[in-house]
Amino acid sequence: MRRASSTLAPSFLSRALASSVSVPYHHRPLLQAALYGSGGGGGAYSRRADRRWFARLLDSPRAASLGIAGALFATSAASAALSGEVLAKEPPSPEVVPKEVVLYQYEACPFCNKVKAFLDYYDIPYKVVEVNPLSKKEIKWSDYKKVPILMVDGEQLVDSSDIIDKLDRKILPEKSAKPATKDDDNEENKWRRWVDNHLVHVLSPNIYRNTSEALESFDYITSNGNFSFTEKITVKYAGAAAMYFVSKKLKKKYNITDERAALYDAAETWVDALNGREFLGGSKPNLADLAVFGVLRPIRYLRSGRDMVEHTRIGEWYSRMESAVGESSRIKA
Ligand SMILES: N[C@@H](CCC(=O)N[C@@H](CS)C(=O)NCC(=O)O)C(=O)O
Repeated sequence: MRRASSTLAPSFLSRALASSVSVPYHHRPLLQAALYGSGGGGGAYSRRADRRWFARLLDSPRAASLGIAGALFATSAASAALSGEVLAKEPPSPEVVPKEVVLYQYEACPFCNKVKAFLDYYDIPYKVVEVNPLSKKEIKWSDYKKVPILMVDGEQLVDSSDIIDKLDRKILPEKSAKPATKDDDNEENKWRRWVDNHLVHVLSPNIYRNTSEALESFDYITSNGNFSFTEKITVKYAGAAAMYFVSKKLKKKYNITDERAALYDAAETWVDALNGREFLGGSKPNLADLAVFGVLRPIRYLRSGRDMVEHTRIGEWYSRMESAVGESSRIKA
């Protein structure tokens, strides 16, 4: 099966796409700063401590008497999400958490976003090096010419699914105790393959569907990617125009006649797979939940993502995932 780069077209424009799209990130820092007062650096560990403090505050009689918790929960969907986040995250025990994790990425590369969803959910602090998709100078040192590349305590890991498998076994001792054979037919693996082989291919035709959506996507790409000032201007307009045409080719290549219908169909297929469960993993997300969430997160607040939530049943699961994955564990430089 073809994967990866086939999603995003084999040119600099595909690489530019790879560095795209997610509005929650625009808003989250403000929300987090407001709630956690996190303006002062402090890194992921202190943010986690702040979250615990916040969770304790919500539970405390003092908060109840002040009516803080009630007011927050009554008036803010974001607060509800945050309370879920605190409860749902699965931080591994400190001795198995890698000491230094560095992700080489394009901001909106779906494969990079799968890895980030995993790191965020397990609360593993990581630094990000945004790769310039034109020069790729940040990964010149590596023989591997794609992203994501994850450096874990000095060891290079490549390929999103392999990265996640290796980390998963590292941080979850009960999994590493099992033999290393892959059960390709289990439900979780089946849906992880569906993400790589189907879902990712539906995204580009949607986010570049027409000129305004292509510009919306490239606006995000150029604001978050690693571009010089001149590259920003060129990439935004030339990229949006070209990806509009490339996305038409991708539609043909993947037999997509109506891109929105394909996106809605994928969303519905996923909800059917959940079969009434909170998550595919049951009461908590498994690697397939994290993969679907990871690739959808960059588009969720673009026009295509908003349409998807409005026209399908995926919204409730997506909100549960937002709460479960919670705040990013990325260490700000
Ligand atoms: N199978 C790989 C695919 C990675 C991949 O294709 N990444 C794209 C970005 S989304 C890439 O780096 N393409 C090469 C390029 O941009 O030059 C994975 O799952 O990590």
